[in-house]
Amino acid sequence: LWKLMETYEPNDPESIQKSFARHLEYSLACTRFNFTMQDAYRAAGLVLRDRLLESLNDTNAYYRKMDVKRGYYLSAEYLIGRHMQNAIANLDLEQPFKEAFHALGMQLEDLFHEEVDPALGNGGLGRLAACFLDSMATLSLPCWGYGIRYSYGMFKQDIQNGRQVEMPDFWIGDGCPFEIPRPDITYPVRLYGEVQEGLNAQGEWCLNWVGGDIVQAMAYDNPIPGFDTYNTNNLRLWRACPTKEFDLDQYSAANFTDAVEARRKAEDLSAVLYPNDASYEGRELRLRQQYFFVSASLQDLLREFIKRPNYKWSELPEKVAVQMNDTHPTIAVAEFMRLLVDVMHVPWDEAWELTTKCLNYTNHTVMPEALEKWPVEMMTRMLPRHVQIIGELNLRWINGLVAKYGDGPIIAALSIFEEGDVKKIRMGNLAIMGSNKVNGVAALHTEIIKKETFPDFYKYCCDTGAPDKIVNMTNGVTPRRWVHCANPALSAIFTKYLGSHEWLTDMTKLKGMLKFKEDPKLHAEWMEMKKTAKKKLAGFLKETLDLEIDQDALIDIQIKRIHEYKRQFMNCLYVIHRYQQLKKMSPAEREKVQKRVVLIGGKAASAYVNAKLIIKLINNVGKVINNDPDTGKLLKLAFVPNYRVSAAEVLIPASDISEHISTAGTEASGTSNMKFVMNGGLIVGTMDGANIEIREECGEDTMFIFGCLEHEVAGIAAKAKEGHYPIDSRLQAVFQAIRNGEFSKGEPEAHAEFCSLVDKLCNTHGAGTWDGDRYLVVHDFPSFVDAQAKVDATYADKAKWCKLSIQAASSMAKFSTDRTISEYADVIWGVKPAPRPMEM
Ligand code: 26V
Repeated sequence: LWKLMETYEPNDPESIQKSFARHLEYSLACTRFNFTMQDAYRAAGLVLRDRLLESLNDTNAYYRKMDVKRGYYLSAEYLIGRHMQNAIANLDLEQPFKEAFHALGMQLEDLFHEEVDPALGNGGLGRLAACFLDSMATLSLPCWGYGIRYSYGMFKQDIQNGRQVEMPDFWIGDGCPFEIPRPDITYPVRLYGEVQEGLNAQGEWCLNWVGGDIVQAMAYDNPIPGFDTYNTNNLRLWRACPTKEFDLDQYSAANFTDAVEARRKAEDLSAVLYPNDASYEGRELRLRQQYFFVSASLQDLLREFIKRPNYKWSELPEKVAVQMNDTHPTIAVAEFMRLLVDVMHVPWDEAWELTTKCLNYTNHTVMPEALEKWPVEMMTRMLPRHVQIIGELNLRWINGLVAKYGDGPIIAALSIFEEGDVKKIRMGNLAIMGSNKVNGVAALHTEIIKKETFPDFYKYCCDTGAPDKIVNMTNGVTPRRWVHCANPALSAIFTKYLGSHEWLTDMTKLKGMLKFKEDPKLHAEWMEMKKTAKKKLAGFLKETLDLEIDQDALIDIQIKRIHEYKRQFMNCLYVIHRYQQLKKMSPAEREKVQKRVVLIGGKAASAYVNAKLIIKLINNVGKVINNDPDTGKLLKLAFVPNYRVSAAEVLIPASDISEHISTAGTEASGTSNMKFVMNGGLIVGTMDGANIEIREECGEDTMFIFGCLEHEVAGIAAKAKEGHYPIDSRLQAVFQAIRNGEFSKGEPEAHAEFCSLVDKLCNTHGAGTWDGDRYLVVHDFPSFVDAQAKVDATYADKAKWCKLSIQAASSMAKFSTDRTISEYADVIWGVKPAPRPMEM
């Protein structure tokens, strides 16, 4: 066979064309003379897939040969975005692809647009996982991702009469050319059933989990090519399929329709991604999904481990590191124990040592309502053996704690079980207990975890001489997708001024740009780059919203999930204030005001009433402002529908400023803040999440900071509760306009809703009971207005703005996921790069 294959798929333009024609005819059954752009995209995708597959297989063979330690990233979400452009860039095929398709009369860009975004994630956490995969491959680290191949990803957001309407996202409808279905790689996953005492194959006493339902997890592989390396890693996503036995049983009972129904039920498991709701809800299907992908992944990685000749269990921590992305995969703690103890017959104590050496946990939020807790009753029905295991682990854990601290409140706080009307299992506690390292995602966030979210755990760590069990790993983003692919003009500038594209794998090289930050020639090119990006954005807005924008306007963007803590509402209130100021001015005065286009985009969880109201308000306010002849040219507000990765790639490069304005202490990190600054945008932000570290790196003058500090929040909130809460007169004027119905004309229902949003911020409920302005919008509003005024003043000086923009973008090395992932690999995983040589 080796001889038959002769050679690898070559990468010159002509071979690419041949391979394209072959796939059109033989894989897609089109003809060379009759195909659509969608066909062309899919055939081009298959051309790439061939090349990815070669690299993936050889990389795996190399990792096996070298017997390297592997890292496994367990995540319920991967917001991967479009594959094609990224794969072409990382495989270093940009030139030959361009030539090949140009000669065929096609523009690559047009092919890219045919791809639907795979949106198998909600927001920050899922996109971070996708950036991590890119960096793991680029750093030649032997690391894989594991997750779920949802049939329906994040819902599509349609805006009807200003309101969000959710539409299903059946992203695999036309098939995805980049994935490789692996019907040969399946694992059984049991749910429900019961635990029986019995004898194992060796005749020893044991506990057996029997009965219930068994579904098959089938692998779908998604190759992840690294940039400037021959390594291609794998993202293995599991799809739930019915077992053959299951069908046969039903069929032999002559019950055909039941058999089909059972099939459908099994497929439910990987059918749909759960949206982040207003508050976390313990839904049974969600727990089933979590266990499903965790069990399949752990079976798969343990199988890889025991394939090694003469394996010894004691070597497991030298060969395997697992990262749990939030608590979603935390059932892994119990499943790892079950597989080791029940299936592999490893003694309990040794199994526990192995588990706690291999597993690690990342916390991504301090919002108490987002922490996962599962009712014991539900989990006992679904995973009876796991609840036994967790019970046993907890018993030993509590006994140790009582011996150390005596019986006190710390015991209840550290227990995995939460007592109450409904007894619950706290997944955060289970994750920390079962992990070697626990990390936060930005410096401030990690401090909050230690002091507020899990203070008793931190105390325990310190008391047992392991204070560094909790570490910080500040997030990042991949410069390949977020600079090179999203902003080719900027990428070209960096490469030209620095003399090579090394900055793409070593962002510290960008520091070399700083000596040009006052160079008029660079300024001209830099402004041209922004212009190009704004032109593209203008085209996008025209197409999606039929909105015309002035390309000389300052572009102000806030794109992220809609949530009260992210304060899109405050941003909208500010736009109303700006509108009111403009209205008060004479035409001559107005001429002097900086033109602004404010864009807000993001999805609201379907059950999150207030978030959806905020979308409606933004749309209504936009309608009024944009159509007012006095202001329409000077101020625009638009809600960008269906915010997603591919929209971000158009929006981010075009921004002058972006809003990262969460109440201090609420946004764990934020990652779009990094993308904006890498693209030369400046931040209006609070001292929250990674903003703090970005400011440290780029300089205080590059950021427009406002609002209270994290340590002030509790005091301000307490005062607010007592009713000492003066409302700024400018904000009162904004409230008045909303109450007057200026933005709800002809819509009584909307009017009542808008008033309810405003009322919530005002303490009308009497002292002590009110928590309406939980995110301190009223407190932070005046300093937000000041920060915006500073933005306008600074922007007026074009040379100064340009200098700050260059300075900031060139100081972002810390926020490449290459830095983040190197730290995970060093500090948490102990995984080393294993670059595969070209010839094997
Ligand atoms: C948050 C909330 C807030 C309260 C209501 C329900 C709910 C449900 C889910 C979440 C988000 C949880 C995890 C998450 O996506 N965190 C994000 O992770 C990013 C990557 O670390 C980080 O940059 C964001 O700041 C963080 O919100």
